[in-house]
Amino acid sequence: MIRLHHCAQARSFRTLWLMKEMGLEFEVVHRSFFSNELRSEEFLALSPAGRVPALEIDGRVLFESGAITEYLCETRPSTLYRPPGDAERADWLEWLHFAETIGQHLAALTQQHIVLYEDHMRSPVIMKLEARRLEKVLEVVERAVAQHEYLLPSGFSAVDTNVGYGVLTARRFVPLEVLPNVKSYLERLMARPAFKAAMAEDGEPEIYTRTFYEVPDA
Ligand SMILES: N[C@@H](CCC(=O)N[C@@H](CS)C(=O)NCC(=O)O)C(=O)O
Repeated sequence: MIRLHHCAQARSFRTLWLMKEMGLEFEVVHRSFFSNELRSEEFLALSPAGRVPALEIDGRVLFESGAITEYLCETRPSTLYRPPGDAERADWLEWLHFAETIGQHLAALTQQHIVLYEDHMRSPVIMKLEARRLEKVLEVVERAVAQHEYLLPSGFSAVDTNVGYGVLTARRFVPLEVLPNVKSYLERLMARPAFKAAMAEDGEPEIYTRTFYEVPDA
């Protein structure tokens, strides 16, 4: 049985959603983002940097959501892969890794607005800068989804789950009204049955408790 170690609202949602899109059978182990369990010996034996996702599969544990996406697509049948030789291979890979360009700004903003819980720890300058940089990377998505419904011209693929999670979370820091094509893209993603099924298993929201995080006055 495939087993996903997951924190609600975290990047492990990419894997949860992708496995729903692929119609795989799996179990979810819910972990708390704010407790010390990601630092426990038991969890570090699965994921050495103490991060989610970690996926128990095929007699081993895999971490890194991008690697997990690629491995699942390589080893299980679906229409969501663009293997070597496919005309969209290079674009597929680019988007898969671009998801973490989005992810680095999300991580910085999450740290500034949420993890650093006292005002004196936070920097409105960094919050503003990171929100602006996040908006700039979302402009790349805006241009792609102005041309076609999903990231690749041929239609929905696994990279939409990796980037899609980024957009889903980014709307808490960047108002999507300034990116109308990204906004409609997200609406299309959220209407997918597999997205809804994944949301139903995401768990109690723990990280993001506000719809939008404003930058406080400096
Ligand atoms: N590049 C990694 C990032 C994984 C990651 O940092 N996950 C966060 C949740 S979004 C985490 O587990 N954070 C716990 C921590 O930093 O202690 C991936 O995409 O899997």
